[in-house]
Amino acid sequence: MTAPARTRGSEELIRAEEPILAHTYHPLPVVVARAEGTWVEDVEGRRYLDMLAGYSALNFGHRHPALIEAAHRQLDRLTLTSRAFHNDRLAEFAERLAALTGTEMVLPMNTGAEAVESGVKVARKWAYDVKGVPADRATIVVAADNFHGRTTTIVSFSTDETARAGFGPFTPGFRIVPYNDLAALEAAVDETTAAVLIEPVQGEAGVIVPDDGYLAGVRELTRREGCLFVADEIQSGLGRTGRTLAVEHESVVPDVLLLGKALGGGIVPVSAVVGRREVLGVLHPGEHGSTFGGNPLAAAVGTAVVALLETGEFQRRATELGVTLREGLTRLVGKGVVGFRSRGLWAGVDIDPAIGTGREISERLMREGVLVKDTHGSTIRLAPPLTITDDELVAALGSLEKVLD
Ligand code: IF1
Repeated sequence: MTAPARTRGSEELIRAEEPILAHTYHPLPVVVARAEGTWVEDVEGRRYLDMLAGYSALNFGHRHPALIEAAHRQLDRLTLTSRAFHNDRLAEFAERLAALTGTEMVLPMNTGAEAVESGVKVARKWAYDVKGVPADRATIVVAADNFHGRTTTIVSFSTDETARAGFGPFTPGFRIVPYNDLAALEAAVDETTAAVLIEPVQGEAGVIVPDDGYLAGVRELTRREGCLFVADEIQSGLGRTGRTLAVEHESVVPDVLLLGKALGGGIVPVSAVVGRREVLGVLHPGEHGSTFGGNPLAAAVGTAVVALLETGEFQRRATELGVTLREGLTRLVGKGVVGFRSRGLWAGVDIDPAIGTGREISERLMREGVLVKDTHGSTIRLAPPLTITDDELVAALGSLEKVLD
């Protein structure tokens, strides 16, 4: 007989995963058992500062009281209806999310990849129904080094060979141009183009912040060429960069926004495609959907997330703490850090490869009680909950300084 999970220690649990779990990840050797706010605790009771925040799914920290309360209240009343029936939570969620993001219509989905897939479908349908592109000829222009998810269509336009290799045949209809290059974008857009799909800040690529004027340029170009601007704000959106949306840094309003991660409050997967009525209005009953999209539990949690963002408090914190983060990292440049990029409370930090790989630095930080995640090569990314205190952030930066020494 197998012992109940809670009697097994971290090492035993890690060993137990090896033969039974598909090997899709290489996690740090920490087994989290509980968490509160900025802190997580492992099976043995060791505490760690969470400087990853579930890839920004935990922007409000672990178990934010308002979100937990909204979830509990909804669990006691109604959890799922399917869209075959109406539920009494969806209208308010859609109204408040549209108001928060300055848009007109909402398509609720669950995961980020589903929002991206939905955005691709909406853009193509718009190209045929509204723009008049000949059937099956629509193209979507995307950026190199993008990360939009892991479905077969999405990996079709990835440039990451690890994410793609072995999963063909791939979905056609995508053109890839360098990120942050308006001339290349202009050359790739033509009369078949349904949309330009980009991340306003590229996350997986290492928190790549485009030059000032790039996002405004994409907006101007797509308007001039008569195609849609679809912004994947799944990771960059909902407070992370100091604004509700990262595109606000350039006062840009895309036609379609893709939202996810933090929209579920770290409790349930909640994503959405939001945009103009002319665009999302191309969908009719039976043409798209999801069993779980817009379910009452998701809508209740999503509404509570929107309520937190309506206060502006988290955007403000991201801006203020972002200054501390930037100053702290600036001091480490030349002392193990070769460079970094940041926007709001989000940074990609390039470590001197002589000191260690991103993975090695992450493991050393873990032993110091700080959890981060590496990305390519010697880059680590920092994206703590927006609820982190200034002292906690300074302590985390101190731990980074220590492991680089
Ligand atoms: C993994 C990265 C983060 C995203 C953007 C859509 C999705 C994501 C901009 C899909 C997802 C993830 C998923 C996770 C690792 C991760 C990630 F390192 F790959 F880039 F967050 F930093 N658009 N990002 O960042 O959302 O379907 O996962 O809900 O796949 O390993 P999803």
